[in-house]
Amino acid sequence: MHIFFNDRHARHHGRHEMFRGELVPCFEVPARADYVLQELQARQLGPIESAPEVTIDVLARIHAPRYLDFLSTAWDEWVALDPKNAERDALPSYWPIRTFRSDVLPASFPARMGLFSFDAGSPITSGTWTAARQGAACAVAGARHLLQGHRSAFVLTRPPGHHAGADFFGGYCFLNNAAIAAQVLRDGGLDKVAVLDIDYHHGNGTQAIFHERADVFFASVHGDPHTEYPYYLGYADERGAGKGEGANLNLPLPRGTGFDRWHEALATALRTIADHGAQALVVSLGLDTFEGDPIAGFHLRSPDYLRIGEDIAAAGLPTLFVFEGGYAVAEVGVNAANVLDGFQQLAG
Ligand code: Q9C
Ligand code: ZN
Repeated sequence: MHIFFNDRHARHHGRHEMFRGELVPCFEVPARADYVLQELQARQLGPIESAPEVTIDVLARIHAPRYLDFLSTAWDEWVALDPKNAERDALPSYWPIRTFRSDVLPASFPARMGLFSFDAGSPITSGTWTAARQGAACAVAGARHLLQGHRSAFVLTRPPGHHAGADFFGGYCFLNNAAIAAQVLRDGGLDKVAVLDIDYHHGNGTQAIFHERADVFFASVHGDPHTEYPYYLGYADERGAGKGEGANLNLPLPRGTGFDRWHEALATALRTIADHGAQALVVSLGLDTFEGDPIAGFHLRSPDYLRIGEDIAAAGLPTLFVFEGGYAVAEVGVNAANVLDGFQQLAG
């Protein structure tokens, strides 16, 4: 299986996120991708390649131009506020919720930070734009690889993407790699594409991007947003809207769910994707469903990830895996590689 590795991922290196009134060390750290890379190399999965850079117009198929402008200059603007900011991560402090205006683009950089974000847990650092853009380039390369007729590929990148919307960042995500890949598949001539999101957290960004579209089906198995991040989206009654009515499936499960029940939900999601007639599958592959994850609440074990790979392979679709969450850093490599191994064993 071809692996498109973001060789610039470590340029994004947040130090702190705001959590319960204090700045705590980031969970989303460069070592995550390094552990996965190491495990793939140890199992001789690959070839492992980098990707050619991506042009803004490909990103702009999914993201708003004013958001891309903001992201590309954010770090320089942050440092321009105060040279000492070069030593600090950029985090937002103000948000335009309800009754405020979001059509006006404030000149103030901190005001724009809030306009384009939904939490204070996703720091922007000196290389965030470089890392995110190169990650998106890997997603584009992976999608093009499928368009050339290959059965599968893995996009090994960070920062992750599924919480990022058309014009906002959050949940450690800046560019929505899975959505960008799905759009490349559509633009490459496939009429129907599905995104299957198996990260512990609901992929609010991906859902929002495709909510009114029938051509990209979104299915997600995740922690119940009544108690789990991102809280404000991911409920079972969200089924798509307008032309996209019926093209969204949320399967929230309670904190504490183990593999048997989780696995039934995966089967439901895969069945629905097949019924929808998808011609290719993008998997938002979060490994934070693992029992040892420090910020999540399901109880999957390492061997379960082999089964997951097999089940996804059994769907019989060209499949692009895109790395999302997973914060049990030492185990994330084994768990990710297990999914790919299970897939390959069944898909051949
Ligand atoms: N201090 C992804 O898995 N907050 N994002 C958790 C922990 C945000 C997760 C609180 C979790 C975002 C891609
Ligand atoms: Zn997650």
